[in-house]
Amino acid sequence: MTQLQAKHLKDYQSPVFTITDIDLDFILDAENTKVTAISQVKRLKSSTKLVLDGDKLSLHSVLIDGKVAKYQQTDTQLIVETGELTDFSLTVVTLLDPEANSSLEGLYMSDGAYCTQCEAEGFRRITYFLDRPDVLAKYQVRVEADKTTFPFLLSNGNKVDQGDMPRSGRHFVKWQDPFPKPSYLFALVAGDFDVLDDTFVTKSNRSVSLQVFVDKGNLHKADHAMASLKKSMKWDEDRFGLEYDLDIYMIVAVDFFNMGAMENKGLNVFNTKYVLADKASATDDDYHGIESVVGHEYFHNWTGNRVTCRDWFQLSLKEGLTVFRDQEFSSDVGSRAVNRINAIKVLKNQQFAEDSGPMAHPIRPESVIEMNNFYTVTVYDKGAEVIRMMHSIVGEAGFQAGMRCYFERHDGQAVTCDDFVDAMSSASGKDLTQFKRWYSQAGTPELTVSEQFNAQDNRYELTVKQQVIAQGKRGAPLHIPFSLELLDAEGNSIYNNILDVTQSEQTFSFSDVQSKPIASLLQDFSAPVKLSFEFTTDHLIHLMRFATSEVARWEASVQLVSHAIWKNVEHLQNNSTMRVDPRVVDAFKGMILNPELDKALLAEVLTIPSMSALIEQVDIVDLDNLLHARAFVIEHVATECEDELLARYRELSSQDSSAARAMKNACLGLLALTSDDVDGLIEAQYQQATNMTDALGALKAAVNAKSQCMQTLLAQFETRWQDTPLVMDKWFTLQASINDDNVIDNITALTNHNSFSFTNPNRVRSLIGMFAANNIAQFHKADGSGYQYLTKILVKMNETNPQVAARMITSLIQFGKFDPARQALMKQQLVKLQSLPNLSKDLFEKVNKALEM
Ligand code: B3K
Ligand code: ZN
Repeated sequence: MTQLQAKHLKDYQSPVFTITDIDLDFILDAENTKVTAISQVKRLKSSTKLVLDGDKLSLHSVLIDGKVAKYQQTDTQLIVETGELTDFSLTVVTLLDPEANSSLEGLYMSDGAYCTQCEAEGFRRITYFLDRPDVLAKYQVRVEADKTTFPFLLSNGNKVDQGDMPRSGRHFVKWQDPFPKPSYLFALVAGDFDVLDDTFVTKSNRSVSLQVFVDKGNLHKADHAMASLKKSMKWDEDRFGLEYDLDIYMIVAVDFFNMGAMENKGLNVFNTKYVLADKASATDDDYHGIESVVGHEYFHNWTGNRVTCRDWFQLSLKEGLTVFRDQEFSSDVGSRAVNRINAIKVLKNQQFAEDSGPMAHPIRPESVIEMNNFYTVTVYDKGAEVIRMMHSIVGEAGFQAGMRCYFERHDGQAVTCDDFVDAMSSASGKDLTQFKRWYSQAGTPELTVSEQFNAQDNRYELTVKQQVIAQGKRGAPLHIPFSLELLDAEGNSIYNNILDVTQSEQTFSFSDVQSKPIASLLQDFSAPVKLSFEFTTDHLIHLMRFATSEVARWEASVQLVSHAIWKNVEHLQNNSTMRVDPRVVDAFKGMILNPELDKALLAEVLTIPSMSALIEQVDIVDLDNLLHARAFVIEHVATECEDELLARYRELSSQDSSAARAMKNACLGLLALTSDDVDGLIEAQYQQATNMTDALGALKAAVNAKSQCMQTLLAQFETRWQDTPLVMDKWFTLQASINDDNVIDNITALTNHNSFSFTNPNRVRSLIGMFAANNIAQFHKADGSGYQYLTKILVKMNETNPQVAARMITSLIQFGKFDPARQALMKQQLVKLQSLPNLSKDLFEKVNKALEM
């Protein structure tokens, strides 16, 4: 059985040695790549042994100042005897087998091209090194490979030399990166690509050459990524005053990639999913996703690369901040309200569940077994919320002053989250001492709000109590920016401001209030907390109509539907008939017909709260009744609003904007649930679609409603797209989401489909990952077959790609909200995994934490 030690933040020690320069030479070969690393080492503390990290390496030789060195080797370290030396050169030669590397970490092959992924600790799979982010070195890299098969040899920084080796048919290229960087930002790519070239002229008039590399034949799908890159570069100059610093910026799209993309200095490596797009094959959401990920990786150049993390516990320093920046970018160039809604959904659908499950951790974790397990919605998305709260506390001007102070103090350094908050505090003059608790306390704080109105002295009072409990521990009160609007009975805004909640219980008093106001609480989700307040139906309907914030109106509509669903769960439990308050239906009719509301926002209003968000609202879920009640409420609202939905659907059909398409498809999705007559509408939209958004919208409506045309359309889609893997992912996802008792058989059959492969993470995630995460009814089927199926897949992936396996186990370890029978079935499978002989660190950490609960 695997036994592994956790690392703790409190044990951090600055490095004993550092490496200032490294010269890397790669002689590429699919099964036997030779890596020569010559490092200039400096001793910083007294020691006679240099301890280097390494993982699954085959060591060829070690030299110190050109002479054979004395060393010992363990599974994870190379310990070199250095005697009294304080400055020396260290040569390490290792041999790699990229072809056999299915973990997609270190140097591996993606569809015939060499590529690397080093964050967090993948560089140690390339050579023995001080593989930690506080060791910053200047890199010079020589790459050599066969010229015909690998015409492009890429690495970080600027190209400084190249040449042919005619006798062997090979060639080489030399790269130099002038900026010292941690090893996790190193990258190498070698392959044959189509290249889209462009240039960007920076604000100080430097011309930067931009290149997007894609698989041969995909050049026409690279334009949007390039346009997004240029937009990002301009936006970072305009909003943050930050300019690009090298002469070249390259993006390479690869098929085999464990996550979205990677911000390697000057050479981003991307999952094709976040690069390739044209109207026929990509949806509007895909387009937005590309823009946001291209932006995210670009923004890392300053927040991550120029200033990096001291240690991996500080990951949110770069990730929370960079997510905040990419969200601001998307909001400045698109719809702020819709972007905010999407961010809120990630928190409520996923992060809250993580925070109440076995993997709960503060945005700055304190103990870690496998770092790759901590690239989480907590570190990223709650991390971004923490930055957003600081932004609301210090204001945009204070925040920008804080950013300037951060770069003045720390450019070129590896620093901590405290350093960031200190810069914000110094520059803005705000005391953020209490605020820092957000970095060390896990769990979702719960705010209980109550109100009193005293008509005699026209006084309105709001009492806010906060409580944060994570894994049984009660936390200290947090500094919570609480955004509040008060509306009068006519819907006029009489107060709109951000309150500073800092105590366990606090009462805010408002004088000269003529009549009892209607409060819009925690507007725009001004803090990542759970809110509890006794909302009445009329209160929520008033907010839906009059709240100034569009996000608050959406939020009210979500609450209204959620209440209706929970009421029906009670009806089912009491054996009474399900029903929906007609005021709820009327409120929806009003929204659907309101021509002034933004269509993209309306599409969000018409999206019924997800099962995950609903489950998060209770302690133990009555799953079967919830599924039943939710389906009933959706169908009921859809049926009652059929005429209005149809009218809007018809009106929107001729409009060509992503907002109109979103609204139209939301209408169709609901209409599909009302009657089989809608089949004609679905088929017509599918056949006439000129873009993927409409084609997929129709197909989704058919699948969700299990319409008669579903199988025909799925078959047509397959014929049309079988040679386009990224589009086939959508097809796999659709089938994995069907609520049908045969779904596991169908998924099993699909794993033998020509387009499917267990070695490609996109395929595995789109079919099996989506089933486990989103097909709540079937994954959690009472007989445990969903859990068994996922476990079977995890056993397989544990050996081949532990990172992807560890991501997919999420739904199995978050069992806390389910009934005892389901919990027992889930734990049974976890016990099975726990006893695997070669359990990876990744799964070990999650399985054990879950079973300790
Ligand atoms: N920094 C990378 C994520 C690396 C994940 C390593 N398991 C992408 C990003 O956040 O921009
Ligand atoms: Zn990032």
